[in-house]
Amino acid sequence: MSDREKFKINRRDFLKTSIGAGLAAGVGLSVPKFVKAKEQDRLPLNEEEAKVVPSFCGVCSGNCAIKAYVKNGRVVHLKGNPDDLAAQGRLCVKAYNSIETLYDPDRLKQPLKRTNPEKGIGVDPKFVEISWEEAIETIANKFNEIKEEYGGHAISFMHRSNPFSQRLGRAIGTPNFIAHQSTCFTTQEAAWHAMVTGSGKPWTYDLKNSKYILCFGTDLLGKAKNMHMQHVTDAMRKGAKLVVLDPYKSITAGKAHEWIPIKPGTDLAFTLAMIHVIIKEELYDKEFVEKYTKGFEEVKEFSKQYTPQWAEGKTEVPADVIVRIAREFAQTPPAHIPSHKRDAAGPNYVNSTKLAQTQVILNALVGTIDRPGGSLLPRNPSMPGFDAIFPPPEFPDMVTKRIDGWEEEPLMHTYYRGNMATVADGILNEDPYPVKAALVRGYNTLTFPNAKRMTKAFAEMDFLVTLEILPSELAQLSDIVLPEPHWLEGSGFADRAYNSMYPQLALKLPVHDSLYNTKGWGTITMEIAEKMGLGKYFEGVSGGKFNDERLKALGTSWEEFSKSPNGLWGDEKALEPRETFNTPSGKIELYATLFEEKGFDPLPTWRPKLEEKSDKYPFYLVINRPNVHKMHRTQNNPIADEISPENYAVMNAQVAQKMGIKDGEEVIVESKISEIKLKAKLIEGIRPDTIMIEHGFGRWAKGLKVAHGKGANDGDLIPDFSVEEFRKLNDPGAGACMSEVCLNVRKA
Ligand SMILES: Nc1nc2c(c(=O)[nH]1)N[C@H]1C(S)=C(S)[C@@H](COP(=O)(O)OP(=O)(O)OC[C@H]3O[C@@H](n4cnc5c(=O)[nH]c(N)nc54)[C@H](O)[C@@H]3O)O[C@H]1N2
Ligand SMILES: Nc1nc2c(c(=O)[nH]1)N[C@H]1C(S)=C(S)[C@@H](COP(=O)(O)OP(=O)(O)OC[C@H]3O[C@@H](n4cnc5c(=O)[nH]c(N)nc54)[C@H](O)[C@@H]3O)O[C@H]1N2
Ligand code: SF4
Ligand SMILES: [Mo]
Repeated sequence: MSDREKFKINRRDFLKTSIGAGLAAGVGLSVPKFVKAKEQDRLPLNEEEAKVVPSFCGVCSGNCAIKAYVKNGRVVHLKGNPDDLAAQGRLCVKAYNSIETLYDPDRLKQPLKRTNPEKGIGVDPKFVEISWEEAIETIANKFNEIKEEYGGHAISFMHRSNPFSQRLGRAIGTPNFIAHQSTCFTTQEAAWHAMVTGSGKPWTYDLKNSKYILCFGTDLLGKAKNMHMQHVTDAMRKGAKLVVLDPYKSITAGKAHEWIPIKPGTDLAFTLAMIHVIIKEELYDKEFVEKYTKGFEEVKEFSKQYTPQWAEGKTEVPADVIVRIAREFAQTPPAHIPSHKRDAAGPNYVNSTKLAQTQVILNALVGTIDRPGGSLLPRNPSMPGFDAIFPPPEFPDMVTKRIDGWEEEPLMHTYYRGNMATVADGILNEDPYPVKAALVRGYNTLTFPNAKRMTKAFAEMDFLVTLEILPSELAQLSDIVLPEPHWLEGSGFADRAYNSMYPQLALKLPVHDSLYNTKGWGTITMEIAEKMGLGKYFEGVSGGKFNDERLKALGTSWEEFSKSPNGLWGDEKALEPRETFNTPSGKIELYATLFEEKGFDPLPTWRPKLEEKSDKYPFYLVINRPNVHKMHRTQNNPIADEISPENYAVMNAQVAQKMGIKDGEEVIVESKISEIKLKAKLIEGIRPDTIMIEHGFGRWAKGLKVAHGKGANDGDLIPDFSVEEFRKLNDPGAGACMSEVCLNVRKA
């Protein structure tokens, strides 16, 4: 049996794995009884019994390749594509339960127009169904009115990067494109940009070849990110040691050889002391450091002050443990510190970018940057961009100041990102100018830090357009809601960045005909442009041509690729380790000269947490995600809901007992900005001073019949910032500081 076959797991086993892992982490989950019953209808299935359509999973950016089984016009089963080099023919639970979202009766079916001018939480928008013609015309007229009266910058675009929509925004003349990454991974991005890549962080880890995996929160097993999980489990089967620092016993911590419950927001002290030990004891990879890095002498001098004894005071981890981990890490090659997104080096703390800097330094000291067992830099095929394929006419002049202050970010402003932590303040104070309208796609109002304040900002806008597949909270605040197809109804291809040494392209063909009167994002954008009188910006443009031209640059075409027998393009190649890096010196810059040039500290100097616990707020907040859910995408999914229906205030059992709080009892969790009500979940696996809350719940939109009214939104507790306050954080990674907040808990 090949390795691939040996480790292949079917859907039922996978669900069991996910549930088992949840229990191991101390979060009690009920076993979904009806999943088994439903499987009777779906399985066994082979390629003769059903039509097989290639697709890739659209739940997260992993885009794992799929074979979709269609029987009598219904999608009956999704399987991992066995030829997929990234996901190795396996899918995670979030992909499997997507069929239930495709057929969700609550899905948006037709464009909607608000008839109730009053807006707010719980206010009925009194939607009426309208035609696409009326919807597009209403949007175009209103956008033109606002543009005339207040300027193009009064219209904001909130969505992930998309060339069609960005062109419409530039044609309207707005600099206000707001995306979410400063809540997700800009801190790691900044450190890797300055020190290694000149552009972004690596997403591919060769962890299956690691011998020692050290995670600062990185929950590679718990997030069910398919490829990460496979890499870590493969490595562990081959004898690798897994060590996890996390204030909460996450799923990965629960499976680790060693779990270290570090004080939240202090990991930088731990890594600084590791650097101290490794350099002092000369345990580093001298050849790699000599040949591929610059700034070692500066780091050596700088690290002398950060002794393990000093770090013990900050982290509450004994000095001898720090010393032992440092030695193990340096003496068990190849060793690596992976950092995905919202772990300790993600945008949770004021020191997160600095922690990411130390992680680059440590990985360089043990020689696992773009080397087997470490993080691998992107090797994606290069394809022409939208502007190269469809050169645009000249765009109008526009103001450069933005509503979120992103243009002031010395390094990060070069990325299509934006600041979700400052946008509410800008809109509500009309600073530097009024923003009257927004077009939002694939974001919810519950996504923003201080979500209630952002909800107010959305409610006060003159005109809000939302592109959605479900009647979300943001849809409830909108003037026009436009329904998009579910990803199983769409087509296209993905150039996957995650976890494949040489990314294969994956093909997506419509698995199901359009169930409802929906339109895709590109089409919607071009129709709005046409009606606004901006049609010249899209002359000759089409989604089909865009795909075709990009594929032609790689030596294939849409015509050819769409007939591909396995829906994949590209082969595995041997790793050719990089000899130079994209920094000013061409070396890995341990001393970040780019940060220095931009006015930041080039070395990861320790500074205190923004907020320390106090008598009034005696707990720290850490955030997690349930492995069966993808934030706001899956709460209305009946399978995911049965396994994980709500979130809890997860707290230390002994502390709760002392406070007279029982398991399952309702508590009020309060921060300096607001409070939420949750049931308490008492576990042993969490620090006494920490509360863990899962993100994605607290859905107040009544149209979500499964999800409505369950749990609460952690984002109601998280403070937002003014642009001025944010600049004072002086963070090259512009992280939103999602966990720099302390909490109080009392009985409800
Ligand atoms: N199933 C599932 N998978 C997902 C998602 C999902 O919604 N569901 N979302 C995707 C997305 S968008 C993202 S960004 C990623 C996020 O995935 P990860 O990057 O793994 O981040 P989190 O889920 O927030 O988990 C981070 C862990 O860090 C711990 N932590 C918090 N503060 C500290 C600290 O100060 N020190 C240390 N050492 N640990 C700390 C938390 O307790 C938590 O266990 O997951 C992706 N994958
Ligand atoms: N409080 C708090 N806030 C957070 C986080 C946290 O942990 N806590 N995490 C942050 C992170 S890491 C991230 S990545 C962001 C993610 O923030 P979001 O992107 O807002 O989260 P999602 O839940 O993935 O998706 C949002 C919406 O997209 C809709 N959707 C799904 N498919 C489609 C589609 O095909 N078309 C359209 N138009 N809409 C679709 C879903 O129905 C859902 O309502 O949130 C950030 N905000
Ligand atoms: S990791 Fe899971 S949710 Fe993400 S694309 Fe792959 S199967 Fe889908
Ligand atoms: Mo994220």
